Amino acid sequence: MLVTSKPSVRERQHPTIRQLADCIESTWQKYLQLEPYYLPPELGYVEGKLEGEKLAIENRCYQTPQFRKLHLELAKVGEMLDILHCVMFPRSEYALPMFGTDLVGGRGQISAAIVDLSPVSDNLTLPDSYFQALRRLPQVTFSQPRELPKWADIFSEFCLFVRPINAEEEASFLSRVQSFLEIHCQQAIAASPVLPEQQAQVLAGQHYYCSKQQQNDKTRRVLEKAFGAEWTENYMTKVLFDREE
Ligand code: BLA
Repeated sequence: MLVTSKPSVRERQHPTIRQLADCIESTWQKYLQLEPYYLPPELGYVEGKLEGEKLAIENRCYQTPQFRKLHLELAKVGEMLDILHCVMFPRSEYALPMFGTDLVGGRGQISAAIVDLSPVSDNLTLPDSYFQALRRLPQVTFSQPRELPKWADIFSEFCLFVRPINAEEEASFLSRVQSFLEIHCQQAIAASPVLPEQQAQVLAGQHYYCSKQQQNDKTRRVLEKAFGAEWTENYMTKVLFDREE
């Protein structure tokens, strides 16, 4: 069912998704010391079939002194569905929030655009330095805000979840993601490590975040239809939202 071949998803993606992928990678390159992070080779590029359409997934991963894993994934289901998924997993030495973004589009229209810097502390609040920086960003309004599903209690008050209705709103979303990323990278490289006895708490916060994200049925359904339940469970728990032990 799975075949490995040359990655080519990015060039065929919705232009906003391609722009966001470029923006994420260039911001990482600007601030962080990127080193390769090796996924199992059979998971770097995968193909399956979803309702007769080909589902292709292309992964890029890095690690840095502050981040255990930077994951950027581009997925394409035939001409129907284009997806960008990105999560930055901090190392347990750093009590940093989780940056996550997901962009889902089909037939020229982006239906879901979400970005957040999500707290992982005990009381689910962001570090004050993040709060102050995010609070100072300009107000943005979108015509079609979307409601978060029940499992999504992990997101911060700065979470943006919308259906952008035109090119202006898509650009505005992109600019918001860029600001979140800039803040996150600047904060991360300035951060001091926590005490060894506090690392378990950081990991517990990340585990909670991942356990909630694994409850996203919309992601699970797309993957299950193309790759089956077992492969999907493994992919969601070992690649998309894995836990550092
Ligand atoms: C929604 N995610 C979705 C949707 C699909 C996917 C099809 C529904 C789109 C819509 O309602 O318009 C599919 N997303 C995928 C797939 C992958 C993916 C297949 O990443 C990977 C291969 N999801 C994340 C991250 C966040 C996230 C990092 O991966 C947030 C930081 C959020 N996606 C998210 C949310 C929804 C969503 C909150 C809406 C879910 C709902 O309305 O029930």
